Amino acid sequence: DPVLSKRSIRKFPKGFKFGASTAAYQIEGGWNEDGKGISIWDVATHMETTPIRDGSNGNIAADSYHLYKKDVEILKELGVDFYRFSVSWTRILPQGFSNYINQAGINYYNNLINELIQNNIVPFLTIYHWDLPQELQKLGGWTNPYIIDVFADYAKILFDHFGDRVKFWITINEPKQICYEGYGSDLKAPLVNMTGIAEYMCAKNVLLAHAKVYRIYDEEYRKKQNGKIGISISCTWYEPASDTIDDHQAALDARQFDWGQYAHPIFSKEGDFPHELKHNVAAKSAEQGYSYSRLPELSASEVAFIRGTSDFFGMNTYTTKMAYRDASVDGMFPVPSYRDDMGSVLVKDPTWPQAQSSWLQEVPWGFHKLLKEVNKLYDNPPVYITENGWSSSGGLLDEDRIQFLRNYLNALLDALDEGCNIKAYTVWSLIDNFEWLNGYTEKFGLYEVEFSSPDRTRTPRKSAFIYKEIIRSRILDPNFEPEKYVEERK
Ligand code: GBH
Repeated sequence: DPVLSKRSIRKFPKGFKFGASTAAYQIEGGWNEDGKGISIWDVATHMETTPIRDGSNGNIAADSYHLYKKDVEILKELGVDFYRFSVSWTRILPQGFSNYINQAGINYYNNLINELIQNNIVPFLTIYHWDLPQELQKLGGWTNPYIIDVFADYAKILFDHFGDRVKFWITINEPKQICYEGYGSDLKAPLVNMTGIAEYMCAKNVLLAHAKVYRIYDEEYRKKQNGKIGISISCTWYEPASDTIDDHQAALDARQFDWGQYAHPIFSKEGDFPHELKHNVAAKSAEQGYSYSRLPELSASEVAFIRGTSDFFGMNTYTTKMAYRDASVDGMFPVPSYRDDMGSVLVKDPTWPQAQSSWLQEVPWGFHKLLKEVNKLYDNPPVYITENGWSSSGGLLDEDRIQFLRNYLNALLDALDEGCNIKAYTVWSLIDNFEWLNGYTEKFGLYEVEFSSPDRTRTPRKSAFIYKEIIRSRILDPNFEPEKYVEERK
């Protein structure tokens, strides 16, 4: 039974690390303070017709720009080994380019990093978590290969200023969400919505930009700074809806389009885009009268440049979907489009526990299968779970989040027992934050943030006490009840 049995108490291996994560635009606020430049999320949230569900923005958010010491305080209270946060590109380089460095931005992250280290919390820094400088978007953003060098310049500045103290780096958070959601649809800024075209242009540039930064670190910094650097890829598990060959192919295609597109070029032995992606996009492009595949080719030297450029597999994972394919798929998706190229129909199973986010359901066995598949496909890489979490509509008694957390950690322990090389686990998120197009309507925090209060008070949910005890004991105990909440229920 993959669901945590009420009796089983399980131990995490020695050296296993626990953390919590956030991202700059989602928590910092201070959107135009102390010389910060404008990002694509400032633009998207300030549009006259707002794309944000509750009309909100990240102008203040959880105000971590001013309250970062409070964040470190609660990290300390939780007892995490590390804190994964991201740097706002335009706080450091207001126009995106490296000719002018904003000292106030450097100071802010120096203060945060120093505060973490003083409290024995390892800083784990994400270089890019979606807040692209608007000036670069004017040039096409991630669809313009020019981004590769500009991103590398930005990353070097972070290595130069923070690399003496930061030893864990993520180049890019979730390439698929950047490319498909931002350029191939209107689910994320910059809302370009040119599906079938722009997400594939973006994919190539994101991979090359990531690889370039990895190689710069490897060649120019690693010896001196002695850190690790990798990428975080969002992975959903796709399960065949039935045992037919078609449904197995539908699930495989979905996995290769969703995360193989980025993982295969970096982590597989052969490198390059996965076969399913190249085959489907080329065949559809030819049918549709394009004179070449809408998926850009990677040259032999580009394949070699990208392959092997990650010290660990950074996995952001939340959920599972069913995949199937049948004749009714024809005409279901716009032409051309990413979804039409993939050809799989993706559905939820209504029996799975449902989070506040419509896309998020609790499926621990899907997480287990995902870990096993990544282990098999990419030759047992070290895996860091860089995000995993649950959304609610709010409230401190979050039994559903606790169940999710325990059942996913139990699945992780199963995968460890079966030989997967998982090194770390990171909860998304430390605190409630700006959930992109969903504004403040979905709460992912272990700590509740009172957004109506100028103090943005952080209050631990019950799940915070549970996570704290897991970290303290290095044990998963399904019967543990934190005293504070036992008291409250009496
Ligand atoms: C993460 O992305 C982000 O890194 C983080 O910033 C964010 O706050 C967190 O998740 C919570 O959302 O099923 O077609 O509707 C998670 C990426 C987002 C990927 C939702 C799957 C569902 C697409 N996931 N997406 S769909």
